[in-house]
Amino acid sequence: MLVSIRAFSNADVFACGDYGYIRHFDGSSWSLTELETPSPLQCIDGMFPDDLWVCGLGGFMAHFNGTQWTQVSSGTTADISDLHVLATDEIYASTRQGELLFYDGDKWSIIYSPSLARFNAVYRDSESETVWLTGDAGVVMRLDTQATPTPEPCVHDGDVTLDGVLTAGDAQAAFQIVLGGFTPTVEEACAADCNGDDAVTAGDAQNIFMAVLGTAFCEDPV
Ligand SMILES: [Ca+2]
Ligand SMILES: [Ca+2]
Repeated sequence: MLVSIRAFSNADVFACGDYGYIRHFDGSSWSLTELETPSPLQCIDGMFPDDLWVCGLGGFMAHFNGTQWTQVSSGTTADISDLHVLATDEIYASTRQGELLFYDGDKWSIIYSPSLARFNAVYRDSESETVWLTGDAGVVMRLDTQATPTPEPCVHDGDVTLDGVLTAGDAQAAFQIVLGGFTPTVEEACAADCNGDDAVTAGDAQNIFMAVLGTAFCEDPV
């Protein structure tokens, strides 16, 4: 059984389905690739024939680079029901456990898990930046992606100047934050909070200085 299809031209068509089967039509005949997964594939989508994604049950996700398929961590074990690729670094997926997954070009993560809804399909409208989800029992959800930005992770590495290296200047910058000498951005404050306790104190500044000397470390070393 084939359940999903993506065509790039009359001579370049991909379809997927049971047993990890992916079929490709080159204009004259169909060839078969079998991915190593016990789970039936559920969806296939991509920007280009050499940048394709398939999803499946049990959180299965794989990417095709034009030569080979590689399994990629989806960040969930739920059954993935649908994919919508807007750009190579902007992809949405829905799951049967009511999760919305997002791929930022680097990794997949769960950005929304509103309820016990079981989602069957996802569509992201690029004009309005709205994500539509449909599910069992007539569920339709509308999500404004602008309203729920993915939070940046807080990195407690002491690199307050955000230049990728730890120097005495970082310790000095942390002291300035403690003294009220400047108001840090969230990213700078995260970096200055060397011990990761959600507060920037003189102890953090001192720890950053000791980290420069190599006698202490921040929670996330540079
Ligand atoms: Ca620095
Ligand atoms: Ca701290």
